Formats: sequence, structure tokens, C-alpha cells
Amino acid sequence: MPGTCALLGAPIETGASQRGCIMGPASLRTAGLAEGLAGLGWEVSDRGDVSIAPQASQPHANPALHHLAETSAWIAALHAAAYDAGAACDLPIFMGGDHSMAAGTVPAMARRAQEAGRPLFVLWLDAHPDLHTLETSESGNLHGTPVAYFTGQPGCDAYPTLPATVDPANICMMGIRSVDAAEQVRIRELGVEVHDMRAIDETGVLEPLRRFLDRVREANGMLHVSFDVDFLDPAIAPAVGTTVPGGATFREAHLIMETLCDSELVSSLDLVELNPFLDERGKTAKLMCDLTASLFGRRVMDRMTRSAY
Ligand code: B3U
Ligand code: MN
Ligand code: MN
Repeated sequence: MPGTCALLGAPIETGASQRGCIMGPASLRTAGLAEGLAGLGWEVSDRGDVSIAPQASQPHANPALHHLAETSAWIAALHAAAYDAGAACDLPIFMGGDHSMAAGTVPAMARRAQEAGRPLFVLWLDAHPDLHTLETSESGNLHGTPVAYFTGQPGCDAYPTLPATVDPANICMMGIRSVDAAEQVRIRELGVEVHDMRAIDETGVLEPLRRFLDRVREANGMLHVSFDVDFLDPAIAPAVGTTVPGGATFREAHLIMETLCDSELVSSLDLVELNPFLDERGKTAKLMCDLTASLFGRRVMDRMTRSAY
């Protein structure tokens, strides 16, 4: 399974209400993301961080919105850099940064899939569906909008024009436990597959995940995984501005990553919303690196073999 992996930093924090995600890529690097994957046999290259020029403010009919011009500039810059990173390796990792970065990375992967004549599937691991349009966002925090944008919903016209959209039928959301009214309506209208925490309590993570992976395989799809730190329970992952109680456990999260690894279907990964300013001695950054290592092939038995003998 090991191949080539490119890391790309997206130090964007303007989509969130609290500052700190700008340090996310540096924290993941410090926690040893590249070294961990290299230790599993992957050839890892670090393409550095994307940046944008200062932006003049851009008015919008929704007065709550903030940092619209910056977000549009990030979307364009990240789209280009993510597209190139995807062409340069087997499995790029986009290190956030708040979740508005997915408005750049996911459409870039959708464009790559379109050019390959394959559909793009998205596994959205998050407490939130991030399905607001620019018109329905009440908080004005644009990290709540990427899914509406990359599925091509009206109301996102102030963002850059999309070269390729993601079919809502190809999205699977897991871990959802905080949904606004407008998002609820959109989930129903679009028919997005949502496994909220109640569903996970009832079925566990494996059954819905395997069903989704079967669909990806049958369609010869590419698979982008967008992993928001707040998917995890705040007790194990405190370094996020939008903690919601009742998240995925350590064991559920590792099982998801190991199952994704076994499937060999994942073609790109976002690690988003890590806010190192809120972390406890790097605990959350290290956990995100460990979970990524599980996705890239690390097994408990391998570690036992290495450390115990
Ligand atoms: N739906 C709320 C809360 C939220 C969405 N994404 C995050 N928080 N991280 C909103 O602000 O749009
Ligand atoms: Mn999110
Ligand atoms: Mn979230």
C-alpha cells in the first residue's frame, strides 16, 4: 500500500469565529506527521504552505458574513495548489486551517476525478454538516459553507466559479450532532447520507462505512476524506474552537481510519479545524497524526512487534 504522499499547508483561520487555526499546519508538522508516514514506508514530500495577498473587504447582502474576500482568495489559491499536489503524488494531505479550506480542496479533487472520468465521493467526518449557503449562514463563519458550495447550491455565487461539483448522492457524513434549521432542510432536499451520533450509537461505525465504501468501489470512484477535529469527542480532542459533546471515541476513529486503509480507496485527505492555541501539550495534534497513520497503514500489531521484541 505505501506510495507517495504530499503535504500541503492551508493556514486559514478567517472562516472560524476564534483565531488559532493558522497554526494548524505547523502543529501537525511539529507532532511528526511526515515522519510518522515515512516510518510506514511512504515517500513524503512537504509542499509548504499556501498563502494569499491582503484583500479589500467585500460587501454581501448577508451582513453577518465576515472575511468573504479572504475566503474567496483562499478558495482560488487552494484549488490551484491542491490540484497540483494531487497530480504530484498518490495521496495528498491538506493540513488546515479551518474547514472553509475544503471549498478549495474538494473542488480541486472533483476536477481531477472528472478529468480521470471517475466520480468523486466525499466522506465528511464532522460534528457539523457545513451546509450553509452565504445567504443562510447566521454566524457568518464561512467554515460552515463548503459543502453547499462544492455541491453547487445557489446562494454561493460570491465564491469563485466551480469547475466541477460533487454529486450530493456521493457524500457520506458521519459524526453529525449540531445542525442548523437551514442545513436540516438542505440535507433532506439533497438526499445527503447522514449518520448522526445516534445512528452511530445504534449501528456502530463499521456497517455504514462499509456500505459507503462498497458504493465507492462499485462506481470506480475516487474518495476524499474531510476530517474535522470536532468529529472527535472533545475529551480526547480539545484543540478545536467548536467543541460539541458526544463525539466519536478514540476506538471508533481508529477503526474508521483502519477500515479506510484496508479499502485502499482513499485518494485525498483534509485534516481541518485543529486550533493549537486550545491544545493541551500537543495532545490533539498527536492524535490527528496517529489517526492519519492508521489511515496510512499503521497497525497495533506492527507496533507491538517493533516495541516489544
Ligand atoms: N452551523 C454553525 C456552526 C458550525 C458550523 N461549522 C462549524 N460550526 N465548525 C455555523 O456557524 O454555521
Ligand atoms: Mn467542519
Ligand atoms: Mn465541525
